[in-house]
Amino acid sequence: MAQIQWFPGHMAKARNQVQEKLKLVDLVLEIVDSRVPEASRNPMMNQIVGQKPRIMVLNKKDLADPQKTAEWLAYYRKQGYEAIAIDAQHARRLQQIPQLARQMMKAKLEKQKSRGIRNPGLRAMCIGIPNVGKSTVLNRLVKKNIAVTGNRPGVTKNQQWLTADDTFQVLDTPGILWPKFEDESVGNKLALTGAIADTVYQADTVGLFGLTFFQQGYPQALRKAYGLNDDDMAQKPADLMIALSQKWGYGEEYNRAAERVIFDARQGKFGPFTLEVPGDLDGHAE
Ligand SMILES: Nc1nc2c(ncn2[C@@H]2O[C@H](COP(=O)(O)OP(=O)(O)O)[C@@H](O)[C@H]2O)c(=O)[nH]1
Ligand SMILES: [Mg+2]
Repeated sequence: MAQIQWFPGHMAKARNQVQEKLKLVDLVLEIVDSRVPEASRNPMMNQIVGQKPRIMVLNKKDLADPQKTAEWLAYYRKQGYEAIAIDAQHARRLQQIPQLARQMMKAKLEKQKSRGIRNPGLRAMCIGIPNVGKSTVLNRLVKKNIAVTGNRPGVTKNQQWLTADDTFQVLDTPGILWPKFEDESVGNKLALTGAIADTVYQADTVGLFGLTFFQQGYPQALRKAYGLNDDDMAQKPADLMIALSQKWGYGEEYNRAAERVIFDARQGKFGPFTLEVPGDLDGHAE
């Protein structure tokens, strides 16, 4: 995973690049991680994308809590977006995305047809923070072996388009934007899900955040994964971490226990999980 260190200059440059490319497309596929749909969004996405039609693509749905994914889909639809949950990693093709795009853009396509364009096409670009699965989505959108790239006269030179189907093309390079850094819980969520490189967070903090979350949110899964009893589960998270550290033979090297909790969460040892729900956003309107 390429970890990008964002500095203000980088942010401005990334934003400009995305805005240039936005001029070339009819719609945007905003890719987010289903486990952390809001924490994995760029904080300025609405300003950057503006009025351009957008599909919220909740990727990695295989790792997320299905009930909460359904809540998020409903939330984004209520906000006026199209929204879809996918598992790009294990999907063979992602035809649902072009289909949804055509449905969303129906009025525009009809208009073009009425003007004599026989088979009007749509162009899209993927945008998201690092590690949400933009490249994987692109790969799955494109027909195998027919990943035709080519310059189109009349638009920006060297702009490569990938062909998803007869009437749907997607920009070959995704727009990469920075994650939110505003509050600590966002950092913890992104670190726990692996969006932030291991070198830029404190394992003991993130591990304790994870243990606290699973103890409250998915107690049965935690209990089963670590063979815990009622007394273990009744402990405060920090005390439970100490107990686990001893149980695993790490003694007072609590950071090793914390690292193990992080590793296990990412590996799916506690099953699918979602770290935030739309209700968490009350009073935090964008
Ligand atoms: N489980 C799961 N993993 C995924 C999915 N999509 C992508 N990944 C994995 O997430 C990591 C980052 O994906 P990548 O496409 O490189 O993200 P990008 O940085 O946004 O381009 C890779 O290890 C992918 O294999 C998904 O739907 N489910
Ligand atoms: Mg990539």
